[in-house]
Amino acid sequence: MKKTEEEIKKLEVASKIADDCFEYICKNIKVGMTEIEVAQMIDSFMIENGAEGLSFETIVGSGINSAQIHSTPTDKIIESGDVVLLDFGCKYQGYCSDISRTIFMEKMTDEHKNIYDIVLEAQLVATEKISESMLACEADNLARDVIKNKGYDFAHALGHGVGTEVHESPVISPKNDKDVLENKMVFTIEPGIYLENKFGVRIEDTVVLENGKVRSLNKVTKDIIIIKGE
Ligand SMILES: [Mn+2]
Repeated sequence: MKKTEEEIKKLEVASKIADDCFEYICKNIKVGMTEIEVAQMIDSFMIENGAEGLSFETIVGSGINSAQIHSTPTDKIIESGDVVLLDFGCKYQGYCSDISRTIFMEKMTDEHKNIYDIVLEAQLVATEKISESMLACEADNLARDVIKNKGYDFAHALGHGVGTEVHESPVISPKNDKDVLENKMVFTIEPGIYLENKFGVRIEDTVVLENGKVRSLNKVTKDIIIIKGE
């Protein structure tokens, strides 16, 4: 589960390609495109910018499709007012990246903002407080408690190890009271809230434990992004 310095460097490059891809998508996504078109833009950008392949099939969920934890891109047209959940990653010299961001097309409602703020707080609290020697379930609870205290929950683990496989040990889940987090482990922190038939928000970084604390390999903004119309 622990990575060497050389492995961490490759994971950093893979994460940087994903970060740059997110910025590119924010500049180029438009109302009227389909989810599949956006997924193709993501995939092409990463391949053209040094990736040798994808970590997994890119997720682009818009509108009610964002409420599914793992949606497959469809020919649904992205509309003004849609929430768009993006989850993607690439492989660089065999090592995977994995990032999720959620953006808003042209406008956002108070409910969108409320949910986004809760998920972001959970992500930031976990990033700040996860430390060496913690049990995986304790790490999960840091984020889950923030979300539960606001009256919500999420039906997946907070995170998973990342390396040559996009899903490795340790699983950062409420049930994992076996694995202890150690320096040089690389894993994701990805809380979410999914409101059935409405929308979902997930914010995910891939991080490394170093000197007892979390350092994020993804550096691209987690601030609210509202994509401007024409
Ligand atoms: Mn993930």
